[in-house]
Amino acid sequence: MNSKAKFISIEGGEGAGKSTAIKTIQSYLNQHGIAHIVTREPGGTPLAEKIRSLLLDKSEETLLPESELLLFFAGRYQHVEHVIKPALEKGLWVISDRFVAASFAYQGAGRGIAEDRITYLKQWLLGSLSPDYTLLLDAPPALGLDRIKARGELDRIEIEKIDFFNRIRAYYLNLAAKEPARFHVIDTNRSLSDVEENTCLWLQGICRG
Ligand code: T5A
Repeated sequence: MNSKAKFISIEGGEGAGKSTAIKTIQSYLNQHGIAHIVTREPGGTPLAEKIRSLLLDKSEETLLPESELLLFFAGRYQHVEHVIKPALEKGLWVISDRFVAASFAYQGAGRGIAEDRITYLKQWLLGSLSPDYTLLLDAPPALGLDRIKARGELDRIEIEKIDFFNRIRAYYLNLAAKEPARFHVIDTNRSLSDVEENTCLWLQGICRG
């Protein structure tokens, strides 16, 4: 088995099945004795979790796209410096429920912020840190939103119009096509057992290196 600690991010639209896939990944890594942490964005540190609430809770004051982008990066920098880098340095695999691709998809393609502004923040704050692998869970936005509506009340971002989520989905799929060595796409408009099997096969390939 390839022993270098891996940094893996999980991306996708709302309700595409990220949390579900992460449970499969955790159980696979535990079975194979691979030491790891599971973390998330927005969030991942106590302060970044407070930023998460600012980002997801509905408020009377409109959160402007630029402020939104900067808050995501503020939380991400805390997360990277306090959690992700130390874990990788200790040899732990890092599984992150979303990472910087989400800023390009949501704040870039979704909100319309110019890509070079997001690239600037990425280069400044993250340097060369990038996930070794990204699992993209893909489902039609309407299906993902139906799944999360069944779970309860929608957050500030989940109440956006369907076009917003269609742009995000198209961005992710395009990025995955441009970076096939890093991305693996799983269509989650399939049974949970199919998605689980595909996730385990993908991990097997990563472990063999
Ligand atoms: N954001 C985030 C940005 O705008 N910019 C950024 O830079 C970052 C980092 C974060 C929000 O912030 C935005 C994106 C988001 O709007 P989040 O905590 O990541 O939010 O929340 P969501 O993406 O909304 O994640 P969810 O938990 O809502 O969805 P998941 O994890 O994708 O879906 P999951 O696994 O919980 O599944 C949802 C339901 O569907 C069922 C599950 O059982 C569950 O009930 N399901 C299936 N049912 C049938 N068949 C399948 N194959 C299924 N897969 C899952």
